[in-house]
Amino acid sequence: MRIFRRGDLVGAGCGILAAAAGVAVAELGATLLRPESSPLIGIGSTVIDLTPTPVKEYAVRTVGTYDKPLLLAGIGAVLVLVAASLGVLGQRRLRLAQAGFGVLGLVAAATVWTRPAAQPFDAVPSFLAGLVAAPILGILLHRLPRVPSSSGGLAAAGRRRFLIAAGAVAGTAVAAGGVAGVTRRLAAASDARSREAIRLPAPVQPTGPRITTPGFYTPVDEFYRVDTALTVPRVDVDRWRLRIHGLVDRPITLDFDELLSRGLIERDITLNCVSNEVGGPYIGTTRWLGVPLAPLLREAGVDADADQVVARSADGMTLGTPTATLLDGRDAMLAVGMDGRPLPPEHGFPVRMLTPGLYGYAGSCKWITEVELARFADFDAYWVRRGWAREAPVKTASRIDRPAAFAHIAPGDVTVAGVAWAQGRGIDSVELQVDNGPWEPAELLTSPGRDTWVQWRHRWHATIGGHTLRVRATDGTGRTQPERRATPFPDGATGWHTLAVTVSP
Ligand SMILES: Nc1nc2c(c(=O)[nH]1)N[C@H]1C(S)=C(S)[C@@H](COP(=O)(O)O)O[C@H]1N2
Ligand SMILES: [Mo]
Repeated sequence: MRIFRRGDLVGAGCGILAAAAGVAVAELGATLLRPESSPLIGIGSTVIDLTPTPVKEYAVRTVGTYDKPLLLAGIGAVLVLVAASLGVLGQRRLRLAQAGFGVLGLVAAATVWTRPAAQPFDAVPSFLAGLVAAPILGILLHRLPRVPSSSGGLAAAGRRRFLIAAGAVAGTAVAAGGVAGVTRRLAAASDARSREAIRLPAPVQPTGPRITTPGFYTPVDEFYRVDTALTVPRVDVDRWRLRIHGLVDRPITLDFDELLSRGLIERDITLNCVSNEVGGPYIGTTRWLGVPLAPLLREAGVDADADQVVARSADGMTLGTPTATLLDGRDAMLAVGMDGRPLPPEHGFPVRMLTPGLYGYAGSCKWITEVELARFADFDAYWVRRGWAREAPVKTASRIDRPAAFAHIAPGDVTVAGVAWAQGRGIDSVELQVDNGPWEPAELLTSPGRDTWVQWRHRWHATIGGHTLRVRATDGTGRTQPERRATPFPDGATGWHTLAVTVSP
């Protein structure tokens, strides 16, 4: 018995075309409404939230920031398979297959609607997808010639009618998708223009001169990005509000100008992700501009038992920070600028929280809209619910950036260089070990304070052969980072960054 009939291929094609038309119309709808209402984004975001932590860690480790495009591609592939099956089914039981598309639309709507920051009309594009795909499947399958011609193919006249219908559907889908794409690009360009137009006031508390060593500051467009947002939240700065509420005596609501009028500070701060492996790339340093958070908390009057500050974002993310940490004198801020310019959308425009000394997930909420004073006993933030630590001070770490791992270099004097960080505690010393030789002190370059990484370098006389380079740092409290390797989960990686190089003439 043959499992597939020749006609099945045509049926599968009809199913895929119907789905494509539905998705294209839905994406167009989502573009006009808001990006978060896209059924693909809804399904993808739900998958992200449901993904177990070890799988997420594996994804971050292996595919890094390609995780999002890959996830969307995976969802697309599954959709193609389901749509093809529905198309085949539709040749025998059309109503059932159409109902299948209806169910797909409802499932998508449910994922969109259950997003933490969902809005009432967000389900409309998903409904549209089902409402478009089901009848189109009917139309396409009805146009299929019933009687195969003697050659076994489709009868010529019937084939023409079918191809015209299929072409019309495909054309409409491509056109709708194209319009959606262009509209999105126009919206992004107009967002960029209004962002460029923002004039941030000069800081009332400027910081010292810029560090001039190359590599100290991470170019803003190369700054690592880690978040769960499949589509970057679009926040209208004119409608943006920050609400400070919860266990406080006097809740505060501020718009953007009111926030700026509180006076800005500027600070060099290194931000890094708890998911960074030893030697990994999820760390960056820039000159941040923002409004100090502690005075605002004091103004609101924090209740004595409010031991947690819960930050909420426009995309429904929650991050929890110990209240005591934010009030201990560090430069925790509501940041509005990086490197003198308004925040880029991916880094939290218009306002993000920034807590020096803590990993990003525990104090640096992007697209922030709410600061709620709460109790750890009553509420677990997003990552804590997934097993990550409540308290997340940055662990002392160091990295070799030059030479690169597995580099081939010439013998003679070589500068080995990299960075070391222990935000809040500062770096006392960095040591380099070649093969199993003695630990040698590296030279530390100028750094502005305890909240940034420190660049280090060491002259090494490289001899022919294979060599292992290893680095370790000691923080401002005199503690040397432990050798024991630990993976990032649940409170940050440990271990000495080690790499191998080959020296040959
Ligand atoms: N709204 C929101 N804020 C967020 C996140 C997020 O997923 N959503 N991720 C956090 C994590 S895990 C890190 S490491 C930092 C990264 O900030 P960056 O992307 O600007 O480098 O943002 C934090 N703030
Ligand atoms: Mo992170």
